Amino acid sequence: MIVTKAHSLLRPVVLFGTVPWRVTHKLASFQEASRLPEKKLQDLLFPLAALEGELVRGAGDINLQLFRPSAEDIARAEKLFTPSPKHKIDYFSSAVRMDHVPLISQPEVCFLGRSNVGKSSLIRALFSLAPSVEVRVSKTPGHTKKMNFFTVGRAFTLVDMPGYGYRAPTDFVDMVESYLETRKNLVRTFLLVDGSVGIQEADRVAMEMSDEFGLPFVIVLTKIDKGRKGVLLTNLLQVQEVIKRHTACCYPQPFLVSSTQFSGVHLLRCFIAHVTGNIALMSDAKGS
Ligand SMILES: Nc1nc2c(ncn2[C@@H]2O[C@H](COP(=O)(O)OP(=O)(O)OP(=O)(O)O)[C@@H](O)[C@H]2O)c(=O)[nH]1
Ligand SMILES: [Mg+2]
Repeated sequence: MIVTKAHSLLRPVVLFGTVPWRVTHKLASFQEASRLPEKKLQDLLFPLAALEGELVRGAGDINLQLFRPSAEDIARAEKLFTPSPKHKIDYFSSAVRMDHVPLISQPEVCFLGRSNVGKSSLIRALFSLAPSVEVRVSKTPGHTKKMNFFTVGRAFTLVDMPGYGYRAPTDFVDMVESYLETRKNLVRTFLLVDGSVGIQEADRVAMEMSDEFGLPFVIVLTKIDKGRKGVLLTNLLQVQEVIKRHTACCYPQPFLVSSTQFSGVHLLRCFIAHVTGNIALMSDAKGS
């Protein structure tokens, strides 16, 4: 049923030029970010908690602090995203069909979401300490047409998915759905929702699909630097409501990110390091 529903959300692909972005962000490393004044650092690391004051009224039991690693945890997680001769971070391969996906058994995470939501940009931000890794982003929706696999040493694999909805590749359903259904080493799906747009019908289909397959997933609100704060707050409350009432396998705390300003990226690195079993948290933050 989901397959049929998802089919109706698809459109043919149109592809234009890529946007070059090779300069490492000045806040890409935790060490650099730590030079910020304390309040700014906290807002950069924990953008959801930064909205706490504005969310208290009517927000009920919103999960702001469920995953709250210490500065040491964040610094340790960053090592995983920093390449070295013994720990290479590389583009590995691309696939449009399951018989083309790489046979890798290490834990895997994938980034899923509507076209143009910012999947590739977020992956580029996560990998910004490995500038030789090329992750292509575009202003034009439908840019990523294949499942692109990146290996992070022997620690885990990360997959950049083509976007669903407007201008999705025509073979999206076959490609992505069979990946989600059969990929044995997939430990977490990151479902990206544009913070300035909120949850759309296609996102609900993706959530239903994840629940149907029993896949643990996490909602990430992207582009939080964009648009009015009131809109972001409204969309955040909508997300919280959907997580609480309409999902079975979703992590209770949404993550907020801006790939341009780097908000929430350090926290997400730490969460990925944790869910792929690569760090045990020193703090009592929960991650499962
Ligand atoms: N303001 C702002 N713009 C962003 C952010 N992240 C991505 N963008 C912009 O959004 C557009 C789409 O970004 P992509 O990362 O290519 O989106 P995608 O989800 O990979 O898109 P597809 O591959 O088409 O599915 C680009 O113009 C990005 O520069 C962000 O955090 N803030
Ligand atoms: Mg993309």
